[in-house]
Amino acid sequence: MATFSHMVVALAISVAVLLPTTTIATEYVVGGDSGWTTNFDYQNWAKDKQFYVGDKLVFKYQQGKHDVYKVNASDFASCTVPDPSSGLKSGSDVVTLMAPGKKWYICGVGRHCADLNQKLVINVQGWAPAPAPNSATKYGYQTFMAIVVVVLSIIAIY
Ligand SMILES: *[C@@H]1O[C@H](CO)[C@@H](O)[C@H](O)[C@H]1NC(C)=O
Ligand SMILES: [Cu+2]
Repeated sequence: MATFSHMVVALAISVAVLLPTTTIATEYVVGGDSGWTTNFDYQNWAKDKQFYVGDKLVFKYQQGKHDVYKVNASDFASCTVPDPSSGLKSGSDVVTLMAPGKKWYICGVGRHCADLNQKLVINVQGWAPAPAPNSATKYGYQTFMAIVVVVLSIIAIY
């Protein structure tokens, strides 16, 4: 049953290769423990991070004190707040990065954006690479899938 064996191996390899890119997304709490607030350097926070399509940003703040607006480059530069109905205001706003490219976010409360630096710009990449070796969970996953592939291959051969 060589055909069946090959199919099992091919399926196992496909799952191992495809699963990380389709199901493993990173969730970033914007600002880390500081959350979404004033007088925080969000560009410094973002600079060593790689954002990919499917990842999530979580804006955490005390409801009513701040909010979140997705804006374009010019409104980001001038801190122009869009229509209030387009704002996120829950205090724990989850934004899924749906498309590659630059994304701009500002706080629409008072002059938090203009005077207190509450603004974030990120660049979203379209394709997630192989998991970084220093990521314990992803590395563990790869090891696990490698074992699964080997075991399935052995089963398929005998
Ligand atoms: C940016 O967004 C604002 C408000 O939605 C809009 O009026 C403006 O034309 C946009 N600017 C660009 C360059 O797209
Ligand atoms: Cu604010």
